[in-house]
Amino acid sequence: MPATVPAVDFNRTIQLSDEQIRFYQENGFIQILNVLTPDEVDYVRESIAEAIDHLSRTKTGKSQGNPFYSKVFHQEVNLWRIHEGVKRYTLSRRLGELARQLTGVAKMRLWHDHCLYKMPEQSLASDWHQDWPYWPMYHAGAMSCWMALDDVDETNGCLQFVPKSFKWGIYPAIALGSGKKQLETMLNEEERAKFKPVAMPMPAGSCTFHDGLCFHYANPNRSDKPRRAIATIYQPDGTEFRKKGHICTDPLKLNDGDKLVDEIFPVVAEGKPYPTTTFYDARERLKSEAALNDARHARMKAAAEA
Ligand SMILES: O=C(O)CCC(=O)C(=O)O
Repeated sequence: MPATVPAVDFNRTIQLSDEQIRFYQENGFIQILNVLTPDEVDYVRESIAEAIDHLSRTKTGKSQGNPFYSKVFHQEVNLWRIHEGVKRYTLSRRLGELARQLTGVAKMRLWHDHCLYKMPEQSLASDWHQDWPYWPMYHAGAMSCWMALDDVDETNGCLQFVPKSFKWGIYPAIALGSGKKQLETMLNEEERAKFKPVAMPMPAGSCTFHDGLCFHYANPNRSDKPRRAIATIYQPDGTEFRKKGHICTDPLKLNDGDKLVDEIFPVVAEGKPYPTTTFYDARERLKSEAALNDARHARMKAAAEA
């Protein structure tokens, strides 16, 4: 635990307004300012620094194998499993309850956390992408809280979102860190016309939440300091496993269709469900959009060859 900052209590909850929940459920993202106090921001930064230091002495970080990827960000997954201070933050009711209210479900579980430190110098953009296609899930609704641990704006890589894009479909997963603008090449004329991103500058301790199907992006970090952020990702209870490789599920013996209820996916918030929700079984959608994705792949290939 960080010794240099006072003890903090991340379990104080925040009640969102109906308007905020409606905004999230219509647009697929939302910004919430000052969710953490300055002491809490210090606590999280120091906890992550200790966790990364521990990892650097014990293993090779995931990003170190791919020179492009490491210029997108320094990423470490599931720091809550190795550091008590990060665990307090990641499993906190404050964040879990915000995620639950926005999604409208009765019970929210953790999917995983990861720090996303975009380092200065030779920094690359976090290309436009959806998160959900990377995740081994049959249900939509899983979503991320992206907490700024530094003040962020377009210069150092604040997040940007395309409103309502989470309703456009399930696109093929793009190779983040390949240095290619893959998602853009997959869009058709109509989607291009609707592609109107909004940037989310905000002070440290503020966050955005985005649905796993919402298109998002961040500029390269053009400042001279790291841009530090931690994302905690949540999945509604009942989310089922879609068999494919993922760092979090590879070590588990899961069968296709199993619920993601292992002890590494603990319940972080529970309460009365809301009348509307972003949680649904996406099996039908995956099937019906398979042909569309063939066309998207073809456009991506044509653009790469042009
Ligand atoms: O931190 C970034 O630059 C990108 C973050 C992101 O893609 C995410 O949190 O899903």
